[in-house]
Amino acid sequence: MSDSNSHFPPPVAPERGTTLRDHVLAGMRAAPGATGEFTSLLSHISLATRIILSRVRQAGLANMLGYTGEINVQGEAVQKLDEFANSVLINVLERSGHCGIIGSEELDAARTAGHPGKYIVLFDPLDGSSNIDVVSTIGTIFAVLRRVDPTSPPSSSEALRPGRDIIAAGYCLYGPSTVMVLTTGQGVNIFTLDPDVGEFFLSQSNVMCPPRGSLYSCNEGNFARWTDGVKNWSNWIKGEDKEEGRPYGHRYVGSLVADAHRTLLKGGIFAYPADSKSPAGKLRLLYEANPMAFIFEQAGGVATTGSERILDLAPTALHQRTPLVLGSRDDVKDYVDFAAGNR
Ligand code: AHM
Repeated sequence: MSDSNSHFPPPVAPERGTTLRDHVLAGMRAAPGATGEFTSLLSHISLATRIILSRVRQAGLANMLGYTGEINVQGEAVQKLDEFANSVLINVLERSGHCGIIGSEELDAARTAGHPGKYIVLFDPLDGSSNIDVVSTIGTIFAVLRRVDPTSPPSSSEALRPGRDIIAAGYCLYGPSTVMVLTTGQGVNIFTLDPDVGEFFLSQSNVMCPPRGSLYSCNEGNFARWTDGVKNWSNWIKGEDKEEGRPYGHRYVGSLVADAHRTLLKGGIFAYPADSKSPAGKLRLLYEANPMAFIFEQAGGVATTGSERILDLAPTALHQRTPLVLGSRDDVKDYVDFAAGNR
């Protein structure tokens, strides 16, 4: 061969694209005074999700299916994978050195680090855990907030901030492929894991939730427990009206990550209203509803309790529950009108 450079390996195919780390770094370079800690924090979260994925993929083989026999703070049976995912996230985040406070669905109270880290991270380590045993889509949901005074000793009450203070949120979906949906407050981007390389690569940028969809997603088994307004909405959305595009199709996985992801991409509405059994709603405000609400608003969608903006709720407890309705702007408006008794 005449080429004098032929002994060098061929360059990495440039078309492979932008990694999650490249993407966050580019945002950091554009932010005056950035220190790299935020980029490092998000890289640690990405690492934790890849470690969780490795165990999710082997669940049946590694005898990780089923229950530990313990009951968590919410009175629910803890599954082995929940426990594993929780400890991975805590270990990785504590080692990062950037987190002053960590709040998780699987912790009794928010945990304070021994050092004054800049950030608060709140997460549901494994959302949709009832789907683990049936090999359906599950995921990790997280929100990142900046501590008001990063030099002060961290206190667990600092986790109780409204969702509008979130600076980054995302979820990682462990499905047929593994995707990380991330917003740092400048639109929503989707990264897909290349399992051979072990990296997330940007696969969809500036994702927008369509203003109206044709699917609705809720646990219809709760119908008898809903208010009249919600029952009327449910009957209306199932009713036949060709001109208005009804009936809507119904989809419900029972994993918030999966139901929200479909709603984000295809439009429509996801609703988990309050009901007579769960008068405060079922889903948790700080690490399920808030991160999803932040993502949907960043994508031009809406997230509400049915009457109030989710991101404006003032939390009083780490495991506070809330009704959650999110999705396409026009579909959520229909729901709000029915719930208020205006239709
Ligand atoms: P989990 O934290 O125990 O996984 O429960 C949260 C899940 C959500 O992912 C999902 O939207 C909802 O609970 C499903 O509830 P239901 O089974 O009542 O329909």
